Amino acid sequence: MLALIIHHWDTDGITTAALLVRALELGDFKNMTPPIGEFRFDGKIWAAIERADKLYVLDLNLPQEVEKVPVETLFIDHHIQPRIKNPRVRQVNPALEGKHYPSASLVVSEHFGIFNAWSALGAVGDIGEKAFELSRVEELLKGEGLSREDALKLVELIDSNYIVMDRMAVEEALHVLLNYELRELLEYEPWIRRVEAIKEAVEEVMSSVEERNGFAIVDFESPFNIISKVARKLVWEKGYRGAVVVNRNFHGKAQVYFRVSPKEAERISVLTIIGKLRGLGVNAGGKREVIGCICERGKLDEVLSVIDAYLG
Ligand SMILES: [Mn+2]
Repeated sequence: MLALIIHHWDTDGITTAALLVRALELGDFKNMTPPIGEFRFDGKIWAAIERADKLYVLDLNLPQEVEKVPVETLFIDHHIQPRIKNPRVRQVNPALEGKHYPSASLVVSEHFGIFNAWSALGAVGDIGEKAFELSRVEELLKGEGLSREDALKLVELIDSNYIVMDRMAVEEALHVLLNYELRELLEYEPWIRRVEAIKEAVEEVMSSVEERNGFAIVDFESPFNIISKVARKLVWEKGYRGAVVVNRNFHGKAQVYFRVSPKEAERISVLTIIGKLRGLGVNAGGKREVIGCICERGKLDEVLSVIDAYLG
């Protein structure tokens, strides 16, 4: 009987998996995460599914993949998604009833009636400090002697594994969580080293920012997925009207991130820009104040000239 768990690469996905393992007392299981940053099952995952007797898909908004699984599956999530028609799949998602949950960790906790600090960490991972407004989150952390700062630090440590794009480290993180107390993990060396490497990379990028018309422009090369972190720092902490952050070589592709301040978002239509970028045939998406785009390096100049026109 092989149980296979496929989970999101972030803190919510990993804590949700840990809660499931404890709830079902799974002794023998295998866990995997999709290729980081790609919302799909790759060949490696499909091959593992072939061998599995029971599948668990956690905190992954991949209804199109779950529809195709040939094995009995429990699909636990909190993202808005369609009802699964595949009869082998049991879908547990309060969003289907219009209920909003801040994290999959709280969904799995409620489903199995198992609540601990992992349940709280998943929420802190997904919605940040807003999670502390939930009394349950506060209580669960307190119950294990963890402060808000500890919780934020733990999320930073756990998330460092995917920010450095290390898929194996993400998969290993579940076992680390299962084998150590959270208090101990505040001192867990491999994760601390990753957080430090990320900090160094971000600081180096921050030291080469140029300014134009109140907008920050920065251009670098890094294998780490740090563009959104850098853009947030520039707009939220440094107070720029907006930030154009370019990673010219992210695993062979170019990554562009454009964040504007809430005030500028009234003037600059992010959705229009996304439309124009898609018109270039590149992968672009975003929300009111942010645009993320990944493209072939040869397309970068075209992408930047679209954004350039909005900087005045
Ligand atoms: Mn989540």
